[in-house]
Amino acid sequence: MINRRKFISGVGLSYFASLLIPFNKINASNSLNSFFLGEDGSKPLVISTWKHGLEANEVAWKILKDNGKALDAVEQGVRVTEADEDNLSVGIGGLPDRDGIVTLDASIMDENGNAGSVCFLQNVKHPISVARLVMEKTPHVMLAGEGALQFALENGFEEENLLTEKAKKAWEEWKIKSKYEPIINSENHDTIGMLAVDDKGDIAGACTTSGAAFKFHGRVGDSPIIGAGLFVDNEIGGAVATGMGELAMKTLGCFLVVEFMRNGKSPKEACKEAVKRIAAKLKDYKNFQIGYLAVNKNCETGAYCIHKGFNYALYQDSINRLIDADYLEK
Ligand code: SD4
Repeated sequence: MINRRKFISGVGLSYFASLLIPFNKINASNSLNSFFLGEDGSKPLVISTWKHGLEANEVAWKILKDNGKALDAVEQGVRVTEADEDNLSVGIGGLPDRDGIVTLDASIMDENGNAGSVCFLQNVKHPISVARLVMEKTPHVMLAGEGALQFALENGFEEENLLTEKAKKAWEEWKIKSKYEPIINSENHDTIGMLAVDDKGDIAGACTTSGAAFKFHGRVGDSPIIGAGLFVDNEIGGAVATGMGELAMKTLGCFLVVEFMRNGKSPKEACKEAVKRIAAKLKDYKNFQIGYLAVNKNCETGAYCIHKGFNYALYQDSINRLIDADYLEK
C-alpha cells in the first residue's frame, strides 16, 4: 500500500529514527514510517473539500481499501453529500437560484482522461452519476438543462423535488432583500470536490454542487467545467475547486494547478500559484473565496485558498482527518 520508493527510504529513515526518537514521542496511530515521512506517499487515498468530506471519504475509502477503482470511489463518495438533505449546497437540499429553482452542476474524470459533466440539471438528486453516464455512454463531455434531464430519465433516474423546506425557507428570507448578486464568502459555499488514488495508483476526481446560492436563473459555475472546477491527468495528478466559481472559470484554475504540478510544483505550491494567478488577474478577488485542492502521482496532497476558512478531509494511512488550508490573505 505504501509507495515503493518512499517505503524503501522510509525503512532506512525509520531505523535511524528509532535510534533517535523516544517511543512515547511517536503518535500511536502512526507508524514510524509515516511519522518520518509525513502523511504523503501512501496509497490508496481520498481527499475532499470541506468538513462534509469526512463522511463522503468514509464511503470512498471502503471502496479503495478493497482494491476498488478511484472512479467508483469518487462517484460513491460524493453521492453521500448529494443525498444529505441538510447540506445546503450539494444535491437535494441545495439552495435554489433567485427564482426558487434548484439547479445542479457536476463533473467527473477518470484515469484515462475521460470526462463527463452535467450543468443546469433539475430534479435529479445525483448529478454525479448522470455525469458519469454522459462520460461512459455518450460521445460527449457535457449535457445541459433539459437535455441532461432527458438523458437522465432515459437512463433510469427518477425526477424528484429537490427544494427542501429548509432551503425554501432560506430562499424566502433571502427574497425579502432580494439582492440579485450572489455574495459568496467562505461561509456559504460548500461544493464537494473529491480526488482519489486507488491501489493501482490511478487517479480520478468528482465535483458536485448546487452552485452559488440565489444565483441568476441559468447561471452555471465552475464545477461542471472541465479544467475550471475539476481536472485530472493520470500521469501528473488532479485538482478540484470550491468557492466563487467565476474566479476559477476565468483562470481555468484546476487545469492550471495540474500544469503547475507537471512543472514540478508540489500540490500545495501548485494550488498557491493558481490562487496567486487569480490575485494577479482579477481585481475584485478579495471579495470572494476560492479553495483549490490537489493530489499528485506520488500521493502527496495539498490545498490553498484566498481567505482563511477553507478546510478539507484527507483519508490516508487508514486515518480520516480534517485539515485547514493555508491562505493568501493573511
Ligand atoms: C460554484 N464553485 O458554482 C461553485 C460553488 C461552490 O460550494 O463551491 N459551492 O461557483
